Amino acid sequence: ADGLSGAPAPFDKGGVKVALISYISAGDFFQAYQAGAEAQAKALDIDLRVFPGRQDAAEQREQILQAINLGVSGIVIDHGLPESLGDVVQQALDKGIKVVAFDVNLNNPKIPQVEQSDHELASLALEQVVKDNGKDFKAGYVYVAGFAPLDRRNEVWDKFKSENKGVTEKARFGNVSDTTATSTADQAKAALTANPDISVVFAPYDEFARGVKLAANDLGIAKKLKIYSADVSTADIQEITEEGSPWVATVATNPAVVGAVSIRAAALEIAGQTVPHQITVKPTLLTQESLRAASVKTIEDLAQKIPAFSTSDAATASWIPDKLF
Ligand code: SR1
Repeated sequence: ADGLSGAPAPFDKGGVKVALISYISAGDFFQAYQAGAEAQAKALDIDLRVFPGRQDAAEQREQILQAINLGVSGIVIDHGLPESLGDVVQQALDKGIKVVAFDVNLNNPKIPQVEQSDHELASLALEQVVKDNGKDFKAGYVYVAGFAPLDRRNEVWDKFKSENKGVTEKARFGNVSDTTATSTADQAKAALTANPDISVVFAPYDEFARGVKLAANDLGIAKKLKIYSADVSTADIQEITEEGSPWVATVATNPAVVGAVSIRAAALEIAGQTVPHQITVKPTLLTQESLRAASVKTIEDLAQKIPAFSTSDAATASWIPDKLF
């Protein structure tokens, strides 16, 4: 470890240990989030210990205890179930370890919360739904309760339905696991077969959208369905822009930027500098039409065209390198 010249202690010496403890590691979003966290950690000469997420609350608790025993200075908790984390997170705080939470509400004034402005994300997606479909249609909705970003997006969906009585939610389904897309596809097949009048599916997680698209293709109904999602990856862009795709829009941040922001927030906390309690990375609406028109094929193309996809001004300081991608 060489340290960063001009950085406050302990970053001037380098080798500061930070743990990244995820609840979910599978899927494009979480892999890109981790890659962004690793790139930012490298730029800060942080010794980042990554604990893989396996959707296992007991294992995530155990990993937090392991990180405490490793003597880390900071822990970034990426998703998880708040009810199973409170006491172990408190143990970390009691030892002077700084904690940052991404997309898990730890409800502690000492813990900065990172999120992607999920209310705005869902609102932008639903505005596009109305633009494309009007306010009178039968919908499918993909949702699993208990995940902070999905719960926030769900608040917007509930409000949208109560304000638009012509929108009927005919089916609700969803699954979060290490096979989210394929399990959701199985459920979507059943739901779309039972409700052939569904013309719009709100699937605000890219793995959900991928599952619904799979189902629509298998059932041969892709032409009469429109899917609206959250998140973006290079694979998603390919699926959205391919000929005949029913996946017509997504609203997304660059997950690698969100990962980098999470590490920067932990670094600022460790350096004793001010960090806002709520840290937001704003999402952008990406329609099939706009991606095709701009010949966007990859996340790197997006980063070239849209500044928010290459960097964020959240949780920055003059001593923190933030041009990573
Ligand atoms: C199971 S929660 C999935 C969501 O977490 C992140 O916020 C991503 O945006 C994804 O949609």
